[in-house]
Amino acid sequence: MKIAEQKKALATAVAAARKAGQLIRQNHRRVKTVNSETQHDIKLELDVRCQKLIEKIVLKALPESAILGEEDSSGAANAELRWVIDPIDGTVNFSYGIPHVSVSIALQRRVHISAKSSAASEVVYETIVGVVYDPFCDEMWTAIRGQAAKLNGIPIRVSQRNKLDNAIISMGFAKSKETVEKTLPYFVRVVPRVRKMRIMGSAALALVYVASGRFDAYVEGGISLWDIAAGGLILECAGGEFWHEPNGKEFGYRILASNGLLRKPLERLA
Ligand code: LIP
Repeated sequence: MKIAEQKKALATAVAAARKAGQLIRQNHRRVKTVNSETQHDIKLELDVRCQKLIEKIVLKALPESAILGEEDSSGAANAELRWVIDPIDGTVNFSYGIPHVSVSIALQRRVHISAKSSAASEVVYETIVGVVYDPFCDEMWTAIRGQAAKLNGIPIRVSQRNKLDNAIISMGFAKSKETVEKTLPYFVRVVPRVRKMRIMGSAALALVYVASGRFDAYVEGGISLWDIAAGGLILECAGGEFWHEPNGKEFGYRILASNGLLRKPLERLA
């Protein structure tokens, strides 16, 4: 995909994020229709409405592309291009009226990478365009792979803090009892070693806060690709490190994102 097409795709994703953001703001103080809920998670009817709105805009621009979203997926499983969408990242926050949520939209392309062990090549998806929008602060983070990440059009960089004791670390506890129980002992070890710990409830915002130098690292054990694809690219394009590995669940990951200076000290506490 040529750079000019990537810039067009970025403009499309920004327009779609703004539209979904408007719908989120309009419904902020209204009664929310709950589609389903578990102890650590809530799914709203508005999540579905926002995703449909985003799909309409991005598929009009790239009709051949596939959709991989938190609410629904469509199109060819081996499509050359796919949009990875989380229409409301931080749905539990939104359900409780907490204005800390984001719209996360990433465009990925299918690439062949040579497998380490043999001459065979592996097919993976690589994020090339990323947008994270905070509709309440009107903050739009954007990135195109290989170019500088931006916040409202201004280039951003990660912090240079390399000591835990003056770092602000963000953590997420995900949605399952299992991940909560697994994460707690690590949380207890990290809190006394850092300046502050923040648990904010939106993975995409945590990633772009690290990219902007507001946080120095973000850790979560049970997160999904749609929560992290866009924010991960923005972090890398701001000079940070987007360490993540599959956690065995479909599109599931564990993540240790940082300014690139704090992964090792945080890993030592694992
Ligand atoms: C949320 C993430 C958050 C995580 C929650 C949930 P959602 O995404 O942003 O970091 O702790 O469990 O996954 O469900 O609001 O899109």
